[in-house]
Amino acid sequence: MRHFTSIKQLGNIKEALEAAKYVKANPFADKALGQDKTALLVFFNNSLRTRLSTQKAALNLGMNVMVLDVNQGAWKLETERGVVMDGDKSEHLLEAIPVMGSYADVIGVRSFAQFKSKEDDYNEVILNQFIKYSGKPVFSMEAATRHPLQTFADLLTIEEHKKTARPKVVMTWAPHPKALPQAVPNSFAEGLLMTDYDFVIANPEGYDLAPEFTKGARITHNQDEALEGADFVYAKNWASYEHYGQVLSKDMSWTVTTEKMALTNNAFFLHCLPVRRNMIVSDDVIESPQSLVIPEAANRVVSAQTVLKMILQDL
Ligand code: AN0
Ligand code: CP
Repeated sequence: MRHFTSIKQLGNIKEALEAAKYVKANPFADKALGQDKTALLVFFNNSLRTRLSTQKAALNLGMNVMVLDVNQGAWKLETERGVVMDGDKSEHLLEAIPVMGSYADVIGVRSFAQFKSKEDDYNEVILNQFIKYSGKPVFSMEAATRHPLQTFADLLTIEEHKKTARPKVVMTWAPHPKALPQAVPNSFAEGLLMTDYDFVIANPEGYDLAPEFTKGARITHNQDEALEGADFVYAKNWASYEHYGQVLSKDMSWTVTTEKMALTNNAFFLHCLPVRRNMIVSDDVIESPQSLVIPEAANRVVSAQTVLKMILQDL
């Protein structure tokens, strides 16, 4: 049984990208693979792209799909063991998960970092309970520390647009009003470090990501210096890891503007979306011909379908 919680589980990234290109060119070639198989997509958090693209991917593979929004219409779930359940939570995850497992052949889970406990978030407590108690293959649709389907789509988008074998890819922090998880940047760093691209991370002081995800990457606190000669600019906000979950800065001088893009090698702009305009990126940049945010989002169908196909082949 094959789970998918990290881009590293794809093994050889070049082969995985070739598999993705095949799926993109032949979206209905594996329609028989998913026949009479049911995917259950469980959302603890909001989603537009993941919700739609993963459903589309499953449908392309001939699967049936069920979607559960845990916080809208399902019973409120207790996640801690040993709690006297006399509050507003009617059901425990320890019953809910095997029940869900009994209805599905494959389970996707979206469960963001909650910023209550760094240890619980970084131990992926919710996702791992699905793996332990559902009895079914589980794939991440963004968990506390990683968003591998996003990373896979990001890598495919870079692969499709790169003009040199070893492009310079800069992931830059950018300001945002709320505390956002580190899952997307952690996962992007993990994925980029599987390639031989020139990878640089730029973030303000206090925003260094967990070393387990960035070991081997160049990290700078000077955004302008990082952007120099970049072929791809990947913008993302995240809350502090060191001062866990805190917003230490809303420094608008980190917003990706036309002036910032002028420092690059006519770079392409990437963002996983949803994005706050004129916080993360200016209207001009996201609307420019160099912006790849729409093809990047479209590639989420391809990444999900490639991963679901692998899981189905291993059932
Ligand atoms: C989420 C995040 O930053 O992790 C999801 C991104 C795909 N973004 C927001 O909550 C705005
Ligand atoms: N990029 C992404 O995962 O978007 P959603 O949060 O809308 O699913």
